[in-house]
Amino acid sequence: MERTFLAIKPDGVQRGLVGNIIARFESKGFKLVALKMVKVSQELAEKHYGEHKERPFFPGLVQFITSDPLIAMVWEGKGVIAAARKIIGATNPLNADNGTIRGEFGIDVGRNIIHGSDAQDTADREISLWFTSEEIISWQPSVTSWVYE
Ligand code: IDP
Ligand code: MG
Repeated sequence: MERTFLAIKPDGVQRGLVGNIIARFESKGFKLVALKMVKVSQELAEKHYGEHKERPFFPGLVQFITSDPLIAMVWEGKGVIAAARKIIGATNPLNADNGTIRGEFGIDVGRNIIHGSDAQDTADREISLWFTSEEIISWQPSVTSWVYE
C-alpha cells in the first residue's frame, strides 16, 4: 500500500492545529503508521529540503523548520500521496482552495502549516530520512472493509 510523509510544521504546532490536521487524514480513511514530535537538526532540515538548496528562501526555510518542534508522520492508503497534497492545498496559502489545510489556516508561503511528499520517489526518500523501519508500524484497522470495497 502507498505511503507518504507528512509533517505539521512548527507554525501548525504553535497554532494548536495538530488535532484538526490529523483528524482530516483519519476521517478520510487513511491509516497513520508512524508519528513523532521532532526538534529538527540543521542537518536533517538541509537534507529534507535539499532540492531547494540554491533558492533564496532556503536559509529562512531551514531556520524556520529547525526553530521549534514539528510533528512528523507517515500515512498509508490507496492514492495517499496525491490525495494528501489535495487535502494540504497549494504551496502559497493565498492560492490554496477553500477547505484545504493551507487555504483555511495560512497566509504566507513561509508559514504554510504542513509538508507533504509530492511523488512516490520523494515519499520513499523522505520516509527513510525521517523514520527507521522499526518506527513504522504495520497494523490493520478493524474498519478496513468499511473504507475499501
Ligand atoms: P510544497 O511544500 O508545496 O511542496 P515546495 O515548492 O516544495 O512546496 O517548497 C517547499 C517549502 O519551501 C514550502 O512549503 C514553503 O514552506 C517554502 N517555500 C517555497 N517557496 C517559497 C518562497 O518563495 N518563499 C518562502 N518560502 C518558500
Ligand atoms: Mg515540495
